[in-house]
Amino acid sequence: MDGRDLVRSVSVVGSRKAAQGLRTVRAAWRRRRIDAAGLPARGVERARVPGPVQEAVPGPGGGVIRFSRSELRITVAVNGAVFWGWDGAGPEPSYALAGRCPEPDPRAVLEPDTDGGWRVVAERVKISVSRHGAVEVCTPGGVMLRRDLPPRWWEPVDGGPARWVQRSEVAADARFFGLGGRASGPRLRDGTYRLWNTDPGRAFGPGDDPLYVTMPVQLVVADAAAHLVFHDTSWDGSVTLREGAEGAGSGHDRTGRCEVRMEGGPLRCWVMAGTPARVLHTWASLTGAPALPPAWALGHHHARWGFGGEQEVRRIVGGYQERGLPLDAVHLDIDHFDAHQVFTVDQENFPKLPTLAEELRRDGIRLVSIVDPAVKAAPGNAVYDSGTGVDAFVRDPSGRLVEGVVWPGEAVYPDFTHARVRKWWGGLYEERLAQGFAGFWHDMNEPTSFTAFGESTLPRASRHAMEGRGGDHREAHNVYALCMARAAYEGLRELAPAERPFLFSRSGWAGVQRYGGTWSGDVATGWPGLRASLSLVLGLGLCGVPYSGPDVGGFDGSPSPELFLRWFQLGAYLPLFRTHASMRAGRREPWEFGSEVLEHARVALLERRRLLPYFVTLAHLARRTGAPYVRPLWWGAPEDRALRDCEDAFLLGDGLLVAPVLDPGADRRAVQLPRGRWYDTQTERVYEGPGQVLVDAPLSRIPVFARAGAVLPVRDEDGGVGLEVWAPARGRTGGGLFVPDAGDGWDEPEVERFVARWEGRRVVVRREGDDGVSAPPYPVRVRGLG
Ligand code: NBV
Repeated sequence: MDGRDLVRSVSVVGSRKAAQGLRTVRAAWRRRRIDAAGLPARGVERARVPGPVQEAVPGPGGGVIRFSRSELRITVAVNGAVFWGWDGAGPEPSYALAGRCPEPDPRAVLEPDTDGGWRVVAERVKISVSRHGAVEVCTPGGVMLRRDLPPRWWEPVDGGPARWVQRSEVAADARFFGLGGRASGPRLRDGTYRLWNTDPGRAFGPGDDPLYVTMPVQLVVADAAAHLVFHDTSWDGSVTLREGAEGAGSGHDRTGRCEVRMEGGPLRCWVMAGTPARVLHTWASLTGAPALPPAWALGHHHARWGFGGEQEVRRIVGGYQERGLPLDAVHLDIDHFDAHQVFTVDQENFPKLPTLAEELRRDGIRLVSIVDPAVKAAPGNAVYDSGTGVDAFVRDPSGRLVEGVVWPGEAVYPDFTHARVRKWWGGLYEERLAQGFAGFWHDMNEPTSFTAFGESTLPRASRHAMEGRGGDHREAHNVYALCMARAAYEGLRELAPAERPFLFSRSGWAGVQRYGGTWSGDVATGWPGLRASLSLVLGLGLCGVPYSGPDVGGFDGSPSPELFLRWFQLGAYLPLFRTHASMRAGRREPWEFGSEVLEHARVALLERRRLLPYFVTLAHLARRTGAPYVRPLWWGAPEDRALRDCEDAFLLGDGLLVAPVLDPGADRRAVQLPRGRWYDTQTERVYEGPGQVLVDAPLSRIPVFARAGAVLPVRDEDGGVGLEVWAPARGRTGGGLFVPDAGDGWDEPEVERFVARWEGRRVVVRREGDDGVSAPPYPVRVRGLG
């Protein structure tokens, strides 16, 4: 059936659904027509490579190397990151960078290399450029981390953007991570990963790729060092990965391979190397410190598409309260809007939203609102009218507004790549604040339009301001949500300057952490979805986005009680801990799965609340250092190959190791422990790493281990802070950090440092400060004394 047939058939049916179907078909046609008119066919293309080297001109932090058909600019920045760009590309403008590009490091000098090439030696890496434009990144000791072959461009003879490909080799033992949120990771196995933010249009599982957040950020971990490479181009593209293999016996090693293909945009990249912690720190210094969520956002959130009205919200909140279950936030989905139009309220079902918000807040529960970018294209709709007044909406090359179809029907899309539009949009959150909302949940911002036949987004020829440079959706698509997040963040900072904004966004790109977090979108209910949830959180953290979490229980269908519980137990240790589901899905309240699940879910909720000071500390540390809260097991020991391949457990900060149950029917599981002594936090039994151990994982809990010596800030039963200390091994010391911040303001509490050591037969904890060592001002409980 082609589009015309479908239109005929839906017109005959004549129902509301059919009308919607007709609109989506029309939207698909419109999209195709706009692209056909606005994007001339590529025609004949000419291939180009850099050619032989001609000369090199040293400059600050590096210099320019000229080849016969291109030139390469290399700069080592003061933060240790190395930039290089072909064809004269510089690091700015960039949507990823947090501000101006960091200053060049004056100590890095471009000098002749062997064989007619050139090199730059920086503190943590050495870059060598061959006579034909291969670029090699080595450790200072000379071990190869990455070797880029000379790039290749394809340029349309009649003009237009060049496509390019960059092939690279990495060490035979290297493993790839990152590329945004990938359901099949966190280790990215052989395959092609697309770089185009996508709403799959249905609940997704590990086989679905790409998803909502893609970004050209790879973290590559090898024996010699870890490195992060970022190809700073927002165009559509793909990354093909092939892991290497070490030759057995006398066989040869096969290097790992990576091929980045882009449909356009500059060929430029940043590379940073060192330990994973060092790499993420450098990355955060380049693309921005992760926004600090308010303390309440580190508690438990309950959402649902289709609460239906205030009564149901009260009923659910009451359900938590009656059972003594902690709850910190309730999220209202699009059903609380008037006719699905963003920045409105359905007065019939939510007649007193500010009062509801106020009552909930008195009980320590915040309201969070969904925000969709598309605006109903109807004069008289206040958001549409005010947007039209500032010429906010995306147009096609002929100047007509681009219309898509979303929940409110035919809709237009703000062009967030324009400062004026961001300002207007940011101001709209005033209405949300007046309704009593304390946080924001950006959805459908890939951006999505329901179109039949193929891609559900805006036409590629749609025009965007791109901060005054002008461009089209091919370049703007992947940064659309990033710019929307910026609009909201900056608007909220002006509207409520005393509070730190809380927002998380379904889509995003490199740098989105400056404004907030993300969540794992519509993950499919099932055991594979549970596994995918962890993959997404870990992968995003390694791309510099530390705050995220899944829809606990999955978005669609009805989880079995066991699956729900295992998801809940995992969620309790992830930064965003939120139950959420589709309006068509079964219930997700913890008491809906029987009394046994309820009791175990209660334990998970109470443990999350007890760990709140630890989570708040991790949020502050993420902001100060770029380190994600949730880290792969190899974080502190990247040379441990067994850990690199371990995807079913994670470190929560420095102190805890969490081993969720990801399979049905399991009551034991194997856990790969990193080096050192670990305690099972339930039984206090001691395990020595590195190595694999088999531990009990009854329905009542998932295994959680504490590192010997860890000092963890926890919430006491009376609501105060206490220190939980896990005895260091005899003769060893331990420690931990605490950032005392229970609020949502901008105070910068000092990091408190604690050291634990054996003194005679006792473990003693001291606080270390600028003014010397003192007794900790919190009650201390030492565990693991046997
Ligand atoms: O707004 C409705 C849903 C929302 O509940 C979900 O979390 C988003 O990922 N939204 C997608 C739109 C429709 C999904 C079918």
